[in-house]
Amino acid sequence: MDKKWHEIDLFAKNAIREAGRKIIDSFDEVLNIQTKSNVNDLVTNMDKQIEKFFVEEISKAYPDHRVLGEEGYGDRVKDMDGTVWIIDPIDGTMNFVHQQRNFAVSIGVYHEGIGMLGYIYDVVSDELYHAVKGNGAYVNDEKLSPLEDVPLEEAIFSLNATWLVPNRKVDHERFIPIVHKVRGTRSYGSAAIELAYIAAGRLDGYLTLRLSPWDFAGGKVLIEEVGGIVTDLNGDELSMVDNSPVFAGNRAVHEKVLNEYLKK
Ligand code: 2AM
Ligand code: CA
Ligand code: CA
Ligand code: CA
Repeated sequence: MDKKWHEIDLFAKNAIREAGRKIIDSFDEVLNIQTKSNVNDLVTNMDKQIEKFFVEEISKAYPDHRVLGEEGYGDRVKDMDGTVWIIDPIDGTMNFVHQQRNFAVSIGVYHEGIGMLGYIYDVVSDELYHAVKGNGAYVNDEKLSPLEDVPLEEAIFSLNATWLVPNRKVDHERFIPIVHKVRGTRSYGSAAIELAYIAAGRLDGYLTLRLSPWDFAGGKVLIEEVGGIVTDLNGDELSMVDNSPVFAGNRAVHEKVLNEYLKK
């Protein structure tokens, strides 16, 4: 691996673990909770504080890098020129607020549009997933195995019940045959954790209608390093500057579901 990326990887891991400590420490304090796009779309003082922390650390260490962050403390990133950090300081804010678990810090570092580094830190489980392009994916320091083919009948799929009931985004009946076909479904409420679980082989597919680049930037690098695939619902490449529906999975499962259930 290029020495430069190795150094950035060490810097990122240190910053992420420090962010994790700040989040754990905040459990003793009263949270300030606000809503964003709707009453169930939550944001807290910690989402903002953690994003500011990353923006400050990155701008000190790498002044020529740009940051695209969910809470808007980074740069106005409209293209993927140069090196861009795509950051979700807390993915799964609803879980953070209600459960104090099942949330993650998620970061992808892209260079000229190519995912070089990916991180998902499940803070409470103390599982730090990381991947360096061409160098494999790891959970803490244990290397993740390449994903193996799974028959759809034995696949575990993650999707939110929202997409199976009438909703504004999609024909809700579209996914019902997939739910019938697979062995089981799950919903963890954190896109980053669901993507990390795909990389770890704990889930075989993840379908969702509405994600932003910071939700999938880190997970995409991780999943690609173990031979999986992350696309939109047509199998097309995701934009790193726009919202998209997302379908991630084991490559064989992804291909079967795309051809047999999604491409109609
Ligand atoms: P967030 O917690 O960082 O907002 C919840 O199903 C998952 O969808 C989480 O990963 C959540 O990320 C993400 N998500 C994306 N857009 C959202 C929105 N408008 N409202 C709530 N969750 C959203
Ligand atoms: Ca949010
Ligand atoms: Ca998110
Ligand atoms: Ca978030």
